[in-house]
Formats: sequence, structure tokens, C-alpha cells
Amino acid sequence: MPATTMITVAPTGAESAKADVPALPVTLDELVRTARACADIGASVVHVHVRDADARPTLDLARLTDTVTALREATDLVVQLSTGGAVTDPEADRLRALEAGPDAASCSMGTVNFGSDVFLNRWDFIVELHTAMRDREIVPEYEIFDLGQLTTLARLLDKHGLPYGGHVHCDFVMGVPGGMPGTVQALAAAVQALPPGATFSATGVGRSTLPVMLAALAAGGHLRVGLEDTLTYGPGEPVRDNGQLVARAAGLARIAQRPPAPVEETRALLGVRDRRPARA
Ligand code: KMH
Ligand code: ZN
Repeated sequence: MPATTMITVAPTGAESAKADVPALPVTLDELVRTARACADIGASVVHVHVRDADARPTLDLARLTDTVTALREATDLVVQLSTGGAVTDPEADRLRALEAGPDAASCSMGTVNFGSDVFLNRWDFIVELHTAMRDREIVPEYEIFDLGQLTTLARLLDKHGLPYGGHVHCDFVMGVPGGMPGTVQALAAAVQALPPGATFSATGVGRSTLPVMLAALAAGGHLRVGLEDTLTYGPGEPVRDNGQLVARAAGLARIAQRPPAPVEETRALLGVRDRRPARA
């Protein structure tokens, strides 16, 4: 059982509209302020999707690069870019996101129904992402939406070797309509199917947020929280801001006697290369 809990904040995502969720950070300034606040409360990783001037999801490389730079200047958080983007994003744009030079990036392990959409992740594209991340010394977080995707991960590591840094870390994204349910049983099955030595975080979308968080803590896992996955704090109560979700995760982690991992510990665990600018 790890002594601490790595908390990732996923503050924005690509699915919700600012008009529907006013608390969503969509400008660079909002994102940096959110990241700072969440770092103070206990987050050590930020999973980043950016929005354009009209608050629509984008993988524009200049925006991604500016965002990585700004987050790195303002915080010590591990900056993890999404290569999943939105379900409509082409593979070339998703791959190009790595050129923004993040510390880490998501690498989804298979195709999954995503509500009435399809989140497409072909085997050849998975291999391309995994290999490009290693070439660029970017640490992948393998996103697992369904149990069979852990079989894909085993095949990937067997045929194409370990990621940059040598450590395998997965994130179970549970409760997506079309993926594995956010239940204790599904989480236990996923934990059993992890590659030897791998660590995991988990996040439960919507109503599965709390059951997944509690199950992950009990199973020795780490946590991902944020408005990307969770819009209501309780029945009929909209989330006030991302900090509220990080505070709840940090509180439960302390109750589980696995307090939030300091950022330097998270950097060492994931094996990220230190790209932070020298500060005065
Ligand atoms: N927005 C989803 C289609 C990731 O960031 O890599 C994909 C997603 C996963 O959020
Ligand atoms: Zn994401």
C-alpha cells in the first residue's frame, strides 16, 4: 500500500460547455489560477485540455505550448497534456500535441463508445503515441476505459517496450457510458490485470465519482478528480470549482492515512524529466 496518494486534477476536459458549467477554467489565466489553487490543496499532477477563444476544445499547438510554459512557470505540478482531445479530433492533431513539450501525456489504450460518440484509438495509433512519447522523453499515463484495454497495454509493453522513465502508470476512467462501470468489482478486476509493478489512479465519471474514489483508496490506488469528470458535488449541487473536488479527495486520502503526495514525490514516482525553469 503506498504511503501517500497522488492526486491529479483534470480541470476542464473537452466535453462540457462553459455556458453550461461556468466554473470550468477555459482561459489560460483561469487555468493557471486553478492549477495554483489545486496545487496548494494537494494536487501534484494537472491533466490539461485547452479551449479556444470561443471556449471550444482545441489542440492548437501554439495554445498548448503557451499553456505548458505558463503552468510550468506558475507551479511545480507535473504537466500532463491530453492526447485524447475531443472525440472529433483527428489523430494527427492528437499526436502533434506532444510537440508542446509536456512532462507527461495521456495515452488511451483502446476504442470505446463515449455516450453516443466513439472515442477512436486504433492499435497502430496507440503504438505511434507510445513510441513518440518515449522518443520525446514524455511520461505516458495509460488511460483505461475498459478491462480489455489492459490486455492491449500488456501487448504494447511486450512488443514495444517500457515507456520513458521505465515506470508504468495507468488511469482507470470508469463510468463512461460505453466503458467499464464505476464499481468496486470493476476496479478490483482492473487492478488484478495491471502489469507487474504498475501503479494506478482512478476516476469515476458522474455518479460513480465517490464509489470509485473510495474503492481506489482502499485498493492502494491514486486519484484523479476534476470538472472533466464530475459536475455535481452531491445530488442537485453543482461543483463550485475544481479546488472543491481536490479538497474532498485530499480529505479522504488523509482519512485513509495516505495523505496527498508532495509534488517532488510524484515526479520521482512517475519518473518525469525535470523541465522546470530555474527560479530566482
Ligand atoms: N475527451 C475524451 C474523448 C484523454 O484526455 O486522453 C478523451 C479524454 C482522454 O479525455
Ligand atoms: Zn482528458
